[in-house]
Amino acid sequence: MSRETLIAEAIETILTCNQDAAVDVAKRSIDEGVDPVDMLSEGFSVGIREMGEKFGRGEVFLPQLILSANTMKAATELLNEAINDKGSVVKKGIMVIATVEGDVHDIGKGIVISLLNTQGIEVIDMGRDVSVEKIIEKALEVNADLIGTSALLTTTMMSQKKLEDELKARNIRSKFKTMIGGAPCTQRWADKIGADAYAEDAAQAVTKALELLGRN
Ligand code: B12
Repeated sequence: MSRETLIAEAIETILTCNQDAAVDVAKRSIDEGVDPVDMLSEGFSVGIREMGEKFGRGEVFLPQLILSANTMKAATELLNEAINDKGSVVKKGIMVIATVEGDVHDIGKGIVISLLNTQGIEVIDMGRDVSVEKIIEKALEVNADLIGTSALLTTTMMSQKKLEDELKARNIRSKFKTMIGGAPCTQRWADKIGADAYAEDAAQAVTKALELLGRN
């Protein structure tokens, strides 16, 4: 089966909230040797964003969005494992990552983590709905090089600014490099709040993280 057909099927499984079919197409793509990153970025992610647009236009409702998010999660777990199998062993740095307080969106963060792992960046995932205080505590505890925050809501993006402000207030801003991501974030937002980097997708997150670690 061609790569294009598998990618088109992946999009369709998200739009139809068909979890069994999503897992099946993810497995087949792995068997066929299609790059799992492509399956995620050109396939499943395209489907979930389209669902988000339909939700925004009132064409689908929250229960359907939840169903397609669950479908996406099931496929993502499999593909993330396949990405991790390609992991490198040389450790280049430690990153603490979290979805900010009040925000439960974590699918994209999961993809970012898998890709960072393949590049030798040890990622400590604090999960979702995590306060700035807890993120800072963890970063200090593990002596992190990088702090990454994900925000998918325009309301929760403010926590990314809060993190910058709090690091400055505690006089520890220079201890860490900060990276931000999530659909509403932009380079402009990163510049405005003083984050060290913004990445629009997982591949760019890897490039920027390596740059910040001085590895590129
Ligand atoms: C799936 C989804 C959900 C799922 C989340 C499931 C989960 N476990 O994640 C569920 C159904 C639970 C959900 C709930 C809600 N959602 Co929602 N959701 C989405 C949807 C459709 C897709 C998000 C997603 O997974 N995208 C796919 C991934 C791969 O992309 P990504 O997240 O952008 O991640 C990539 C990059 O951004 C980047 N990245 C991400 N994080 C990071 C971090 C770092 C450090 C870096 C460097 C890079 C990076 O790399 C990733 C991989 O390439 C979006 C639509 C959209 N366009 O984003 C709406 C959306 C974000 N949701 C929205 C809303 C309104 C809600 C609810 C408030 C709905 C409600 N009425 O209850 C709740 C909020 C709950 C909460 N408190 O958080 C709105 C937000 C609008 C706004 N202006 O703020 C959106 C935009 C939909 C819309 N068009 O209205 N949602």
